[in-house]
Amino acid sequence: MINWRIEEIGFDPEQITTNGNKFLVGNGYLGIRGTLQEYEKTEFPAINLAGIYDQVGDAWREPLNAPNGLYTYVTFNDKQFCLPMDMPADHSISLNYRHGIFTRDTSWYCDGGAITVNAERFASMDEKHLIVMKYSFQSEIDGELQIHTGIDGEVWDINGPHYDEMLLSVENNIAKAIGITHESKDQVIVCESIHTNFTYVEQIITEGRKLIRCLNISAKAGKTYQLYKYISVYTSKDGMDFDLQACNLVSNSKYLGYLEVRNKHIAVWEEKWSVSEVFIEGDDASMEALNYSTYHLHCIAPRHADSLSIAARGLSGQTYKGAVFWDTEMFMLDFFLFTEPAVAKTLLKYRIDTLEGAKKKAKHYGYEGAFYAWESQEGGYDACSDYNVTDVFTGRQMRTYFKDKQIHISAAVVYGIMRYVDYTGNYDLLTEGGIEVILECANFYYDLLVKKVHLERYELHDVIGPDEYHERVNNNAYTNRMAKYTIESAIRAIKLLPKLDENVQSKVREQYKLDMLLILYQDVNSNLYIPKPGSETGIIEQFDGYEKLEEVGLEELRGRILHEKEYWGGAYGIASHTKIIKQADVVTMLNLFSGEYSDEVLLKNWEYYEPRTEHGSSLSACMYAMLACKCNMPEKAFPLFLKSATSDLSGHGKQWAGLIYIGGTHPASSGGAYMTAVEGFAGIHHENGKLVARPVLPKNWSRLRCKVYYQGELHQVEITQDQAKISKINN
Ligand code: IFM
Repeated sequence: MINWRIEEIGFDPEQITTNGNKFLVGNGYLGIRGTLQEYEKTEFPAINLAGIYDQVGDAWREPLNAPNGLYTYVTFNDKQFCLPMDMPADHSISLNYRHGIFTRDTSWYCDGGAITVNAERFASMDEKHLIVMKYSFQSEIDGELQIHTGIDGEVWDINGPHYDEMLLSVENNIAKAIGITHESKDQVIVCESIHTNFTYVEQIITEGRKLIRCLNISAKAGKTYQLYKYISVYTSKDGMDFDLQACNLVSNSKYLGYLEVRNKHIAVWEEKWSVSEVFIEGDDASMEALNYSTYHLHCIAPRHADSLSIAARGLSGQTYKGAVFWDTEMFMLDFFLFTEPAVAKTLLKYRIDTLEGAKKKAKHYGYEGAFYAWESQEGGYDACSDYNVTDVFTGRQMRTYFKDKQIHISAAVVYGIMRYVDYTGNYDLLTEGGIEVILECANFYYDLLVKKVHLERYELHDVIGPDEYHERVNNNAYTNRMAKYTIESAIRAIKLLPKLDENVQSKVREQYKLDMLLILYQDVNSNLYIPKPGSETGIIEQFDGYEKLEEVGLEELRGRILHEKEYWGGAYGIASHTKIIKQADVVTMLNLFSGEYSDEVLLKNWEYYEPRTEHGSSLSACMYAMLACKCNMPEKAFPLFLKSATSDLSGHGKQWAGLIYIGGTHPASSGGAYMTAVEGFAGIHHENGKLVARPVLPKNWSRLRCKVYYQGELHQVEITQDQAKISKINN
């Protein structure tokens, strides 16, 4: 049994940023960092919005944070009580992650008595535009209380300010802030309406970009003063009458009342858990970490959209420019495919709808086909800059080649689409543009192929594999194999074409010379070079020349660090000239294509690369964990599974790349934890159109139970140490 609650008792200012991620609530449209109501810019509060971006000058383009409609603090007998300035007598925060409800309880001493503030809030899962908060005050003595509550338009930004104007008003007792963005003059509107169980004298104050209602009360000892806030968030992208809708939503929600709105929110969460909860008997800590991880995936699932993806740091802020990476298809997708295929479709539709951006990017580099954005924003715009890391020693920006050379991104998109086809049994995505994506990605790789005069084979040169510390290498095994996978998928897609809608068939036939493409693809498929396991060692070289790099232990390499935030890769990075790699690379490839290699090769490569891997990316551990399961080493997989499942609980993830802040939640790691549990330990996969299990449970897990969708039907999976049962659930 787990209690679905995490808490932190006591106030530690050092934890403010980490807690912002750990205690996040969200509903896919917006994410609210786990910060306190009184926090201002300096404490990184954020109501981070999905899929809407802005750029100021040459600074990085990043997603918007909305004006903070939760902003609230108290003064009692003329003294202000706000963290982090006023140290409390008692303090705790908690998150009920079954229902996405954040609470705080804080007491201070004042004039010989204690005053206490309690608050709970949630981002409604039932109504994506709605945030609701209950804020209570109690004191042991009588006194003059002022509750300051309103909207803080002084928004925290990494590369802002994004609002050129902040229009503040109060009409019909609804407070309103409208931010006008810099780049496209989009509008973000926040409305706020309050309800109280007490009477008060109200003053409306505007301080800079803050709109504050000051509620004056002669407070009585022992009485609880309750304030309910209903906050709506819309943007001008939400339709013509977004302003009216924003006002109506707070009025209607206030009319329904806090409990009703809360119950509806909880009911949606319960519905989500009724499919996605994973039960682990014998290990509550793992069960808690795993469901906490998938909680975060639920918080960022774009259920409100038909075509939208998830940023690498979810909705926890502006890190990584709120951009979509390969993380979505390779690490997060399976959770949604298995538990809520409609969301998986939304994620992949985003790639279909950004195909034009990918074609433009390929063209920019002089290539045919589709080269997807490494850091994708709306329209497939690549937000990755040429200088993605700042050198800590010189303060200069370093030329990095992530955008130009991580060509494996296009294959990840194809992988996602084909996985969707296989797991749902649906061709709808192919019909809705998926087939063009696959062909364009195949054409991209085709155009990149290199053939040496004396060799028959095709190669891929000058790339960056998943291990970003080694830039611009030739024949990265992962990249080559994924390019081949793309070609194989294109062949498969062409063969599937007759099964698709006739209009789609003729459109595709008109657009592409399919017979000729088939011949070309078949040639590439047979001749694209995939580095082979060494005949004596069994080791697959990560890229040409990797074997000749300096052999150094991870700890010895750490000993060479001169600055705690220095970047390990690039031209002068301490890892670049060594065999130490950032994250699973060959191991990721072996994990995806394990069936093509002997058990011995899988094991040898796991054992070779693991000690040489820094796991400097939160994407790394789960790939090693899953391959360890395939090598029948659940005990080796287990710590790596826990590392993935606790990356946001522990808050130990990397916070800096050079001088760039990269903190936030780690949805890829959460997705990786899910994959390890369900596909690794439970061994769920499909074979010849059937869902099967090849379990290797860790020794203290006596039973794992979960539900997964396969080809439109929900299945109950039940794994024990000596049995595996998969049965259809009849709805
Ligand atoms: O996509 C990853 C990449 O593989 C490593 N650096 C961080 C990115 C976003 O998570």
